[in-house]
Amino acid sequence: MAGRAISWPNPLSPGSRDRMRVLWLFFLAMVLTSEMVLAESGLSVSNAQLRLPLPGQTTAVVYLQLTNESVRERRLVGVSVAGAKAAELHQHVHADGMMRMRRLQQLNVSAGKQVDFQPGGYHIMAFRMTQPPTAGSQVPVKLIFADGQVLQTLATAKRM
Ligand SMILES: [Cu+2]
Repeated sequence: MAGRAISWPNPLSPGSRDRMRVLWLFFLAMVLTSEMVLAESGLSVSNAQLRLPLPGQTTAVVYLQLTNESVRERRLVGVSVAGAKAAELHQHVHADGMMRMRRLQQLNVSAGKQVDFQPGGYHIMAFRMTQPPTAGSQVPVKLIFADGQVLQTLATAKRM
């Protein structure tokens, strides 16, 4: 039988469509904001120390703990140490019964993981510190990540 027009109430009347849009924008803003907060606050450094160059030398080493409490992997791609002309990420490796170190171009830190920079493992080499800081002073160290974030910390200078 034709002719029986059934009319449904339109859930998307102009008024409610606007309300929906506002709700969506609000929801989106919430999600984006919380993502940025995580990205900002998810990385931290602790226990940074700088082992001073030996007498007559200009190379120092930095050890620290780097923690990634964000929900995604972060990539450390650069380091700098105040007072050093250059700084590099290094790793100690055992090869043919010998301990050597090699430069790393980057270091991935998985979500929820901590990486220890310590003797015999990862470390930061600071080169050409021609005027080494005194023992006990605080030396600014920067960690630079692939996403552009720069994490700054203070390393306590200690003798080797
Ligand atoms: Cu090294």
